[in-house]
Amino acid sequence: MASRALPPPYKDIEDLVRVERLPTIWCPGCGIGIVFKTLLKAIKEYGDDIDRHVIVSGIGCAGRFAGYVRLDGYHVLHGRAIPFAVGLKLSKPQLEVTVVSGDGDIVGIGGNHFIHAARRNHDINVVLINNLVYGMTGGQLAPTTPLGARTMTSPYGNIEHPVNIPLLASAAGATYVARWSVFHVEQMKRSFLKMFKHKGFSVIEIISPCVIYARRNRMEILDMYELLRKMCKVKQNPDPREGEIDIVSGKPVVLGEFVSIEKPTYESLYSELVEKVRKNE
Ligand SMILES: Cc1ncc(C[n+]2csc(CCOP(=O)(O)OP(=O)(O)O)c2C)c(N)n1
Repeated sequence: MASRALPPPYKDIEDLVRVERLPTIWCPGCGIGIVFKTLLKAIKEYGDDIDRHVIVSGIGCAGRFAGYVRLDGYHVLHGRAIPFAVGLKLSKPQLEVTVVSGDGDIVGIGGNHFIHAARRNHDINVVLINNLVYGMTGGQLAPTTPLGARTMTSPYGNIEHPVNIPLLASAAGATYVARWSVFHVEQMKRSFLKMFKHKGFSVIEIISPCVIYARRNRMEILDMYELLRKMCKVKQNPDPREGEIDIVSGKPVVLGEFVSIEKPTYESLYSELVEKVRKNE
């Protein structure tokens, strides 16, 4: 039977959860719930007007995020969460707009939007939950799937080089780029607080274990947690070039804050331009 209340550890965020929609679609053992709780805690802790926060998600397991949050939430077309969020921010700059979606949604089908929103330094936040696969549709190869990993569409092992998300984000122009795993909830929460404060395009990648990925790679979900726990290495200001994920051949997964810089946002340049044009009229 559907559970309509959250267990005691979640009481502190219950007012921000649409409990009537529980249980979630997420598999037991999925890491998305950890990101969910951590982001809602950060929103509360940030301490501004909670109604300023808006969540936008695309399609996928991670894409269900917006539907479970008791805030203004938008569940939009596959790959189009970023352009939707940009539109919201441009029309209502007072909002704190956060995209939460999967790796397939954001850097697969939505990859072009990701690059150009970063290039323009739009003042929006992107929380990219990377489970290394297209989870919702049964575990097909994603652009983030590690070399050699098995998926539904690469049963003999992936021969495509994966996207290095911190490198892509920083090369495209993102001004805050961090990566954590679901084991790093304190660092994740601190990064979410920084991202709310930061003026510009923020990208936080969260490495999250997936039951489907684990199964295709002949692991139990707990084995995948154990694997990530062993392989994740926190570094001080790592270089984005160190962001490649190569877990099949046993290379460490580098976590940390890759980029944190100031640069004028599209929104600030746009409002200056509007002002200038008005004065000249
Ligand atoms: C236009 C379109 N193409 C394909 C699909 C099928 N589809 C649904 S979810 C998904 C993959 C989502 O992957 P990801 O963003 O990594 O999210 P996850 O489910 O792994 O959290 C795909 C390809 C769709 N719904 N719409």
